Amino acid sequence: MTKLNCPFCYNTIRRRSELHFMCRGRPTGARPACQPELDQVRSNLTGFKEATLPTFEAVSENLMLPFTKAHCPKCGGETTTRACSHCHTRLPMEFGLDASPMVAMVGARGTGKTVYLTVLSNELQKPKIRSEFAATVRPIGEGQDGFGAQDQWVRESIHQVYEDRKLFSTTAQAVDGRKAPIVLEWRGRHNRRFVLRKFRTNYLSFYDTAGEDLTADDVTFKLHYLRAADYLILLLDPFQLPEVQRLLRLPPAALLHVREGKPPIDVLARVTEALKQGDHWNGRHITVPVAVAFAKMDAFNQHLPETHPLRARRRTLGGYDEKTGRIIHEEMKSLLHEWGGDEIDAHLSGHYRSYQYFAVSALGAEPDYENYLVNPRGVRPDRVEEPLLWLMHKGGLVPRAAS
Ligand SMILES: Nc1nc2c(ncn2[C@@H]2O[C@H](COP(=O)(O)OP(=O)(O)OP(=O)(O)O)[C@@H](O)[C@H]2O)c(=O)[nH]1
Ligand SMILES: [Mg+2]
Ligand SMILES: [Zn+2]
Ligand SMILES: [Zn+2]
Repeated sequence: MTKLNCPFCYNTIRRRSELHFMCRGRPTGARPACQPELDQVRSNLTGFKEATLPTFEAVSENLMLPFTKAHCPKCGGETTTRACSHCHTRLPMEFGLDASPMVAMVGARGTGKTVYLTVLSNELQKPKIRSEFAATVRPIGEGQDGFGAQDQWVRESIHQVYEDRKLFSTTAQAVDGRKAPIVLEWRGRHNRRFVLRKFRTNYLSFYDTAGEDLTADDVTFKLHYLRAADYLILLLDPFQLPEVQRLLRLPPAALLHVREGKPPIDVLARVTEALKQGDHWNGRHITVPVAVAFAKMDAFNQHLPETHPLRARRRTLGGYDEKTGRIIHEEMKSLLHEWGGDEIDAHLSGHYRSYQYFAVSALGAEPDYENYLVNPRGVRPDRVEEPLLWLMHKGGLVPRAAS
């Protein structure tokens, strides 16, 4: 049975039948229908503070019938809507039928996490991915109630970066380690045989951690999502490496966070410590796969010839291209060495069972760092989907490309 975690509160749901039902507020004639109210449990666990309809435990009304609907004990109204039994957040109909991996994204302050996540959410929704994987990807519950807030956040962020061409101010700190994640629905064909349903739906829950959250030990340990994560994307900012600063001659505005923030090795060590407290630690290694992505790679374009594998080599479409992935990994590893980042590699190989380097550029061209503006040529993402494809391939959710 696939491991199930609520994509909103990260708590474990052992089986689908454990899910609550959510009242739809439908009048029955006998009693007045329930009205949306603040749900304190949901607010505590997810930070969601809007009024919602109540949820209730599922009790089978008729053992002979498939357990797909229930009557609200308070108002008697009928419902088929499911919700998390821990945090009471409404869940999509298909939730629990297939794997729904949690992707935690971590990185020091100013690494480019919010920009990357915004661009990734947009790129995954484009026709290119749709035709390559015969899959549709979209923010969860588009147009459905209850998910409005985060769907709106994704759309507004995409609009801000792609249309208004503006970047973000620092992401707010998680209150008690809790903040709404971005949940994307990946609906594709089953690649397993003997499955009756033709389509499978995976929910990818992304959590954008503000860099500051990882600089105080006590807060790091509270970040329980890190331990619930099935995959990790560790975003590293090459600008933070001293050799890179010498090489690139970046404007002071591009390095503001470097002076204020922690060096990548510190952040990495904190993540490792947090993971060691949970199930991902087998006594010798951290078992959760980590995609280590170097952000802002566009800044190196003038220093890497066009024939350099990092610029010239393209992945073969149709799945995860392992061969190209290994080449990029090796190239990044040797660059990391040149940049004086050996301790990062030593730390990763000493603690993690499965990690791979990626070179990504969310913006594809250098922004106006000082004024938080996208390059006038617009957003031209490069390789942003590769870390996720590698992780999904590891989880058996994406096939291998024939290369
Ligand atoms: N050259 C280049 N710079 C980038 C790119 N993405 C982000 N940046 C720069 O990095 C800055 C920070 O990006 P954010 O996405 O806000 O960083 P963050 O990791 O979310 O930062 P916090 O929320 O403070 O933790 C941006 O204002 C840009 O200057 C990129 O793809 N290329
Ligand atoms: Mg941010
Ligand atoms: Zn009700
Ligand atoms: Zn939940």
